[in-house]
Amino acid sequence: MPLVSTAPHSRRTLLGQQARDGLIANGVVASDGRRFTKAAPKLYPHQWSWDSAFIAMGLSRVDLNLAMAEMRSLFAGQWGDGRLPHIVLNPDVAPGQYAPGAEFWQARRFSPLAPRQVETSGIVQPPVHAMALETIVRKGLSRKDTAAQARAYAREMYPKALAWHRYVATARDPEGSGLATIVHSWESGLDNSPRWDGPLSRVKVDGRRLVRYERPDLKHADASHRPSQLDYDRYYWKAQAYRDGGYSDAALARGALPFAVKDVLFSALFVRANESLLRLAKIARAPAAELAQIQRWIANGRRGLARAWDAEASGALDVDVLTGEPLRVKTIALFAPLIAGRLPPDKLKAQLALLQSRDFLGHPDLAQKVVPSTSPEQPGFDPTRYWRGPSWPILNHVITDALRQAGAAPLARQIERASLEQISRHGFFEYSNPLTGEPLGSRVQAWTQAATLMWLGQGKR
Ligand code: 9WN
Repeated sequence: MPLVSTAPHSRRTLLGQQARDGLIANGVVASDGRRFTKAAPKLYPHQWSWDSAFIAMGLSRVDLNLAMAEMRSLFAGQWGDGRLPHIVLNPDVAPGQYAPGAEFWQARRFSPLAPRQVETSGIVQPPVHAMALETIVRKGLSRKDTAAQARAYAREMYPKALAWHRYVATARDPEGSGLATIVHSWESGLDNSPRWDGPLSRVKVDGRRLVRYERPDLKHADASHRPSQLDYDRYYWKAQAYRDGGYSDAALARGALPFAVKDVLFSALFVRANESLLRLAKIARAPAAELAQIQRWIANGRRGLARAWDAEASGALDVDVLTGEPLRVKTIALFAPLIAGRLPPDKLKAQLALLQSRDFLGHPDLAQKVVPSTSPEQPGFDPTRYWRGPSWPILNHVITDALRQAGAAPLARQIERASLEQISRHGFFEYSNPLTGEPLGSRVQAWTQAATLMWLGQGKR
């Protein structure tokens, strides 16, 4: 039942309406007055950092004020050093509904830099927020009645975004390599991707010192689709080490953390976000020195990604900071150069060939032409386990966006059509089995609703 290409206009409209209504329904006004969108109503009841940015991009097509509030609420959790935490906790969630929560992070107890008004985690997620801010501001500027509000919003949010980017470019890249270091696989957003298997295998957990913890996620999702218990022990151990060091990145420079990886996907998104920040800076009439700084971050990021390029892989490889070794794994992160954009023709050709090869979209066993998180050709590929094979609509959106920027619109349209068809059949699932199309994880994932709105390019009420 092909939906998108042949469907009557009304079916696209219906899907858009469902995405819009669902996204609004996932929103809450918390008892601390913040208005934000839960990443998923049951499985992820807090405000997640990169989810929220994508959600705001979707919301900007629905209601500009809601989109503005979404990002304000997230930035209310910004730390004194500029870091934007991976979760701003929802004060109205009962203890134990999601873990780790405030009882684990204890941000204020461990760091004087943590915000006073809201509870947050202490790690970060991919820095896609300036893209959301730019989207919101552009939408506002495109209409006479919201232009002044949009300009004021740009002036309000730009300095916060700049501080966030300065944190990433300095604290997370003390070497100035152009590639950001993550200290936890949760920071990548692709939590248990096989990219992290090597570095994770070197994390030695001391069971006697490990905090005791519960797995509420298993109440809402099938255990065989979620990270394993061993993975969870390592997640907690890494987070505990960072926390106990006062969430200080000085430990990075000393090589004193159990996990430290140069993440090419995170770094590529940072390049794209810096391009948005630069445009935002101009709208906010920022000083010339800041514009020059942002331009240097962009150039340095592209240089870092060029160094991470591996000819055999036809893509970029992460690097384990602790061993200096590149992480040779076939995942969606290989497309970091495509995502960062402005590739020289030979590399663009190689990335497009890889995307259409048997390693990804050309694999004969795929149920539909959507990009899996891990190549079916990668040993250990698992079509149902978190980030080890399933396809995520939001990452497919990142890819289609990059393809359009690279001038490969027909391929973008193919992926978009297949994604929308799957969503219209199964709802706004978190991820799906790429070999069967079966929806998995949360069934009401807010960033899937946002991706749908962005793909449909509609949203007015
Ligand atoms: C841990 C909210 C988040 C996403 C991540 C995804 C998952 C959390 C978890 O859900 O991570 O941060 O409990 O598994 O991996 O990308 O931001 O949707």
